[in-house]
Amino acid sequence: MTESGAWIGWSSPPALQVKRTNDLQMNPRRCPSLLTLLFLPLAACAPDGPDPGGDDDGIVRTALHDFRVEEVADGLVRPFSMAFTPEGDLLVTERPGRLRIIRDGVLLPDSVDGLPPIRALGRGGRSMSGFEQAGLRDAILHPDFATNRLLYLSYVNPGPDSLGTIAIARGRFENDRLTAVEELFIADAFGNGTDRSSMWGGRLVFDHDGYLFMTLGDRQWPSAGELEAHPAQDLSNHNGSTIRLHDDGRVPEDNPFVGRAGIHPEIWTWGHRNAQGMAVHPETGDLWQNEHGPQGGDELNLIEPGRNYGWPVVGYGVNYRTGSRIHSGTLMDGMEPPAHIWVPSIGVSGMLFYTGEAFPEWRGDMLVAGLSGRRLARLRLEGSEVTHEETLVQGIGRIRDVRQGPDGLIYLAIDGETRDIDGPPTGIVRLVPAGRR
Ligand SMILES: [Ca+2]
Repeated sequence: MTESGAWIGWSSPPALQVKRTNDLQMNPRRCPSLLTLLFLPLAACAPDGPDPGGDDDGIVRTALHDFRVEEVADGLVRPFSMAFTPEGDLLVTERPGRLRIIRDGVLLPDSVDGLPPIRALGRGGRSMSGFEQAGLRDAILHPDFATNRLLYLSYVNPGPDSLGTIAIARGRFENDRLTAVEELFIADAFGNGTDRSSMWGGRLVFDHDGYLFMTLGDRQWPSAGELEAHPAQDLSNHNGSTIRLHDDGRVPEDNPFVGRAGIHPEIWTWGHRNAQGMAVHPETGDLWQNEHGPQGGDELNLIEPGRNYGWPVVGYGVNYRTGSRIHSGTLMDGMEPPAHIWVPSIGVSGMLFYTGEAFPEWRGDMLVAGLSGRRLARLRLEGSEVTHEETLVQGIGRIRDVRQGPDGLIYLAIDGETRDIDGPPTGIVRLVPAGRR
């Protein structure tokens, strides 16, 4: 799935308003969980917003835990990512290029000063199909943030033309300002020059050894013709790759392609389409990613160095609208098969491994946000195998990001519904346990 629903034929559904906690009603009867959903077309459980007259007490009942969906803050524009500071602030990126602060439950009116130049629609960005995806994307804290105050951002750098390119910067976040900003990485992953040149990737994570990873999308180069000549299969650019860096942007000497002529040494894995979620397993330290496939081909991948994840040569999707074949097959020697696929696609986005105390039966499970699928999915893994999937939340909008708070609660960033730079504001909500089963 593409981030905006599809690259063609996208029409704006009615805006969903996240309601105050005591107004929010989930309706698990109308949106039944897992087994049913997996085999229903998306429209069978179309989001129709909170239903004030709906299911009794506003409690969402799922297999292992019951919870309420509570509003944390409203008034955000295209929130993409959330990060909790040691002081208890919640930092939220807005895709038009703003970093916001939620403090003591209040969204501060001023955005953070000092961000690097960011290309977004309305900031020099060309209006095009998919280009509304440009802007500020992820924000994560350095593992030693409490002492060094380093905040890392991914964003679309203005670049040499109106298309821009994805980049990483870091700066010191203190006193609600970003200072000493330095650009650590600017991708050689340029657009295809057309009005379809989105798919940025841009998800950041630090692993347990302190290395910095970022996903890079393929920039929507056509998946047609000679598939193995696609930029995502070409290691002389960064399109459709995962990169690995030291925290200061240097390339680690043990990256798999260091010293290989004609290959960018930052590359850790390749053959990706548009990975929007990435998380490190709390016990094994394994790196996991999800990525948007075409229709019917969203993937979950276990990321291992030097591996090719196949896009667009192998996969499980078909072209939007026409339903025609894209790939040469689903499996090929030398290309990694996904650990899990979503059929239909749910537009996978932020993901995490849950480790908190608030929902003890979910500890160790993976949570995955869905944009077009408008849901939060819970996956249970045994080793690298997904053994169970459950839909926890549906009907509150496109879910862009999921994070665990210091309180163990689960925070969701709700994406907007329009293709404009702004559009109706959306909110941050959280799941709060409600009783026991
Ligand atoms: Ca793949």
